Amino acid sequence: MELDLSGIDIRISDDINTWEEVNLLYNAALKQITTKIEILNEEFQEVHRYNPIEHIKARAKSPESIVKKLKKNGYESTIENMVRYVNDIAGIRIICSFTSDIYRIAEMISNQKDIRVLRVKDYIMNPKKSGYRSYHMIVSLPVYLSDRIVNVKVEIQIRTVAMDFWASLEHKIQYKFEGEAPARINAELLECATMVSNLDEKMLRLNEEILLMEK
Ligand code: 0O2
Repeated sequence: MELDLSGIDIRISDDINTWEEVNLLYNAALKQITTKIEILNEEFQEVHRYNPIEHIKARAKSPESIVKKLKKNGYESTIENMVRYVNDIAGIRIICSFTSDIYRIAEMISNQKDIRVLRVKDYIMNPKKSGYRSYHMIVSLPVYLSDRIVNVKVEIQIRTVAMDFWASLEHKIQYKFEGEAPARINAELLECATMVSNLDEKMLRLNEEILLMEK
């Protein structure tokens, strides 16, 4: 069924004016996208008898972190700047078992009619210098209020359990050392990142072999 949108004021998220509106809209966007992804996962389970998603974590960025990010990038702390320049006020992390699941999930999300993919960063094909691997998407989706529709940005990070394990520890270490961890620790983290990448590859190969045997 086609939605009749005539007469409805579709605003882009630049028109969010107060912190209360930020809170309301980004939390609503998080709820919507979480539900959407859960439904996709259940449908996938139904059709393919296999669950690509292990779990989903959703979080709204704290006001302190938003202000810190604006400051770091040389912007004043205004609502307009938050909405325009901070892409991860609403963030969702999808954890799956295998690297192949990541691209499957990203495709399912991109195929949703009401989701617009604004940017993709594939840190699996192109890992960061730190060794960080993950698939990032910035998407926008419509939040339906009583009198208008507002498009809200959400950052989606998709990674395997092993990538998530690495990223959590690395984040903790960088936080502890305020981004200036000793060179030896950074080198060991990089080594672990290579091990994680090899592990992901091996587990994927094993899983594919088992699937072939079942057939
Ligand atoms: P936090 O505390 O996790 O929220 P932009 O998306 O343009 O606003 P940027 O930095 O270009 O900013 O985005 P990018 O590279 O896609 O990274 C965004 C998020 O990815 C970070 O958010 C981290 O959550 C994660 N991330 C990126 N690089 C690393 C890394 O080297 N190690 C770990 N552990 N995580 C990383 P924040 O806001 O930096 O932090």
